[in-house]
Amino acid sequence: MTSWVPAYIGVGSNLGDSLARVRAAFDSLAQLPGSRLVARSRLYRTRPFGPVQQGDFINAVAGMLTRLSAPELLAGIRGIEVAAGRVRSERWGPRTLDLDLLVFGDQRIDTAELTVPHPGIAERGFVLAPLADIAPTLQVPGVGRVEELLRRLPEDGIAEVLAA
Ligand code: A4P
Ligand code: MG
Repeated sequence: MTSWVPAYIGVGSNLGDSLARVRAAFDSLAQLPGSRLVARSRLYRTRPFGPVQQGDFINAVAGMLTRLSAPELLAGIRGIEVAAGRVRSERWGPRTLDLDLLVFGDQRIDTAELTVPHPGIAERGFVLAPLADIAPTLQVPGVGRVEELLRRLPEDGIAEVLAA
């Protein structure tokens, strides 16, 4: 019998009614087979990070327990993105819904399909601030402890909290 693995999913949206999309994404994650949604961060309005000019994002993080493998969980979250009408266009660009597998237990994965922990966690306040809501003491494998990573970031990046 497979055991339950803690997994953290980053949720982002910056097209359409982003607040509603992020809330709906939590509900969809709660419906994934073999999985439970055990924690929801607050919702943050964040400035776009990266080279593309685009609107603000709504970001959040979901804490799950799952009996799925990491590739199965990735397939599940991609199904949720597709159902939310995600249009894949340019890399980094605007999206109706982006779900990233941030952390999967203590596993470190580097395949063509999947890099875990998700690269760039340490530089991204839009990931670390909501992750710190639900898992401040989490040790991100090979990266560091969430609350310490967040403390090292410049203050200005994020963080207007929109909703609990
Ligand atoms: N993939 C590999 N590892 C993972 C993983 N851990 N989780 C592969 C999810 N997917 C993973 O992803 C491209 C491929 O990455 C997938 O086919 C999967 O097999 P994608 O989501 O289609 O592409 P993307 O999101 O456009 O690119 P990327 O590099 O994932 O961008 P990021 O890193 O997701 O950044 N600013 C703010 N404020 N808030 C944001 O949420 N997001 C981005 C996108 C840029 N700026 C942002 C935000
Ligand atoms: Mg992505």
